[in-house]
Amino acid sequence: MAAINPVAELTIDGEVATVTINSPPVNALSQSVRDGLKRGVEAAAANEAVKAIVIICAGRTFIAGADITEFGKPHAPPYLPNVLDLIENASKPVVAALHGTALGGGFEVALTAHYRIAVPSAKCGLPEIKLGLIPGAGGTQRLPRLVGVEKALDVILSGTPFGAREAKEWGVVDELAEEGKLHESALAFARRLIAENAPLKKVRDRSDKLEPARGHPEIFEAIRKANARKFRGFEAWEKAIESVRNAVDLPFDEGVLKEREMFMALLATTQSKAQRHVFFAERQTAKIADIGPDEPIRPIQSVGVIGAGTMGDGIAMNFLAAGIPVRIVETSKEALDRGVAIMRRNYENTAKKGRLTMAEVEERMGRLAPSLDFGALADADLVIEAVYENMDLKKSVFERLDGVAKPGAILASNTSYLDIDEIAARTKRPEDVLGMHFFSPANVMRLLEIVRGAKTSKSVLATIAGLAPKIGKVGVVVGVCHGFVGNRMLAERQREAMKLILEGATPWDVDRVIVDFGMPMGPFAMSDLAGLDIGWSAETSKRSTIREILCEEGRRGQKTSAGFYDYDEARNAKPSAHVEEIIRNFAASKGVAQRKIGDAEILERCTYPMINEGAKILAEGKAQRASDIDVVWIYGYGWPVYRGGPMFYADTVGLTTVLDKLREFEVKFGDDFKPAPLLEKLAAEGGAFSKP
Ligand code: T1G
Repeated sequence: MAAINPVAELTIDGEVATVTINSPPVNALSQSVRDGLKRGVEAAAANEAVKAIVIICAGRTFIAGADITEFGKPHAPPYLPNVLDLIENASKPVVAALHGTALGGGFEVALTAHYRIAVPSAKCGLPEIKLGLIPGAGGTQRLPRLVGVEKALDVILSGTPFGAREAKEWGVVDELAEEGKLHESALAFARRLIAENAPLKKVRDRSDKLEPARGHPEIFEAIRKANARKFRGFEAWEKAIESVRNAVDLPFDEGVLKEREMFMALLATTQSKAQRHVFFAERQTAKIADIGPDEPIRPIQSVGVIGAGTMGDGIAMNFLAAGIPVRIVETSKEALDRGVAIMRRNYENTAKKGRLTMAEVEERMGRLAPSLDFGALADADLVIEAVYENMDLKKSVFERLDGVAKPGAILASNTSYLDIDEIAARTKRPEDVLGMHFFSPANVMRLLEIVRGAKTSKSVLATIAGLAPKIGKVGVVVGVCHGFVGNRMLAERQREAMKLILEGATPWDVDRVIVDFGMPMGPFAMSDLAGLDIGWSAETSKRSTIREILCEEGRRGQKTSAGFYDYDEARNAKPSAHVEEIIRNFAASKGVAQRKIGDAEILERCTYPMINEGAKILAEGKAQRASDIDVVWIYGYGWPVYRGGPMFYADTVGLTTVLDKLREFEVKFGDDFKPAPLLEKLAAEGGAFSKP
């Protein structure tokens, strides 16, 4: 064995050389990995005793892609395309031995080898689209040559890895190795290639799989149409289609050059920088400043949920899907039966879409134990309260729970706004209490705001932070304040949206601007979806706000087929002239001057106060880092990932620009726009939220 460099070694077993890369955590194609590959393959190729070369990785995975931390920095040789050329033009068979996740540039390395062997658990993929990129090292040229353009574009546009067995069926992988015996299988495979004097199979020389698409541009048009809605606002996806089309229309070398040009251009875009920011931001959230990796955590093997309403059902489904039994309690049989039926129906709908088998539906439902007995929560390791958003009710539930739950059980509230410390104070164990704020629909939205109370213990916080990914959530630790992080910032937008329609904009103008920005829906469509009557009471309502007027008229949102919008039976929204008249009359009664409001002002007034509130949240320590706030908005509200989240977006606009506009609005519209001191400080220093 000879060390090539700190992350690569060369071993010779008879006539077979093995280049082993060992660069934790994922063998990303850093400069040293590229150097190790290059020098290892060169040394093996120059060694006359060597008749075949295996490329393999130590650790948990084959190369998982380019080193994303190197993007945007000066690129040091050896450059990946040159390393790939060396592998593909080696004079001896090169075998790539795959385990873990051979992704992006890692899969592109494997595609330049002449043969590929993999353990069944291995996965291959080209996830560059998730970073606002396209494969930049031949992936759009080689994969279609192996599997055809449709399958290649499905892999590239979805960014979803595919398994080794599928890869074998598709002809991407030549051999499947026994699990845990990859290297020895690769050596045996290489020896067989030598014995058979096997050809040097270069993927670049293949063209049979491209034939069906040759002269059929309509194939690409159909793929473009099929993806347009999903990729609304994104840039990279059309380049991916163009590059795969080049694989059909252009000679290989030209196609590779054009792919590289498109890749380099996308690398420099704000969209890609935003998506790379989110990649790392999402992985930062689990790091809690004052809690180390060795903080003891409590086993969560059974969960109790209080309340079988929309939220309780969704919450329970997350745990059932993760294999954790749930005891769900309600106060009435009809509420309990309704909740259980809704969970079953949700699962059966998923099964109808082919994403679950009926056996899995029964398995999950089999883990659910509905009960009318509050005492049934006694042996749960974690109990999550999901009752109506009323502080008195929640306090009484926690008082009762304190007397029922076993010692050491974690007691969580799903409250969206309320003070966790006040709730915790109603128990004798405030150190075991925290907030777990799920976002509706709780079994779909990936965000979990983990609300840290003043007395929440480190082990409780570490336990729930570690539990989040196990139930498919991205957990973000937030502090106790009204609305925590997401809803506190949302309130800023909702306030401005309501003011804008009083001043002359229509709800549909505001929603259009926010949807064009990239959000899944605008503030008024969102209010209609949630229901305008949340917290509204017919007894006390006195037409004092537009919302009260609409609720009093029975226009309570989608559920009444009318809110700000009118809805047909398929819940398609249509602007309502009647609502516009209500708004104009209400504005007149308040003496609010009407004016034409441009799209730019609508966008600035709906986003800059959110950014300003985010700055206050950071200064108060209610979020650990600006990128956590970005993650909250991307996974809790659908902020477009290609804009990186509100705080990253502020950096792309420029903090001075945001600050100047806030100051202008403060003069025009008052204190709602008073700039946060942290924003003023960062702007003055030429700083940014995403560069702490
Ligand atoms: N570069 C740098 N660091 C990476 C990385 C990468 N490609 N992938 C993961 N990490 C870090 C990650 O930040 C975390 O760090 C640790 O590894 C574990 O990751 C030329 C240009 C491989 C499926 O997009 O999908 O190739 O927080 O927590 O859940 O055409 O990481 O521990 O300090 O996610 O087991 C294409 C991205 C790049 C793959 C493992 N490749 N990575 O998941 O662990 S572009 C990707 C993943 C490219 C070519 C183009 C996942 C994973 P820390 P983790 P995991």
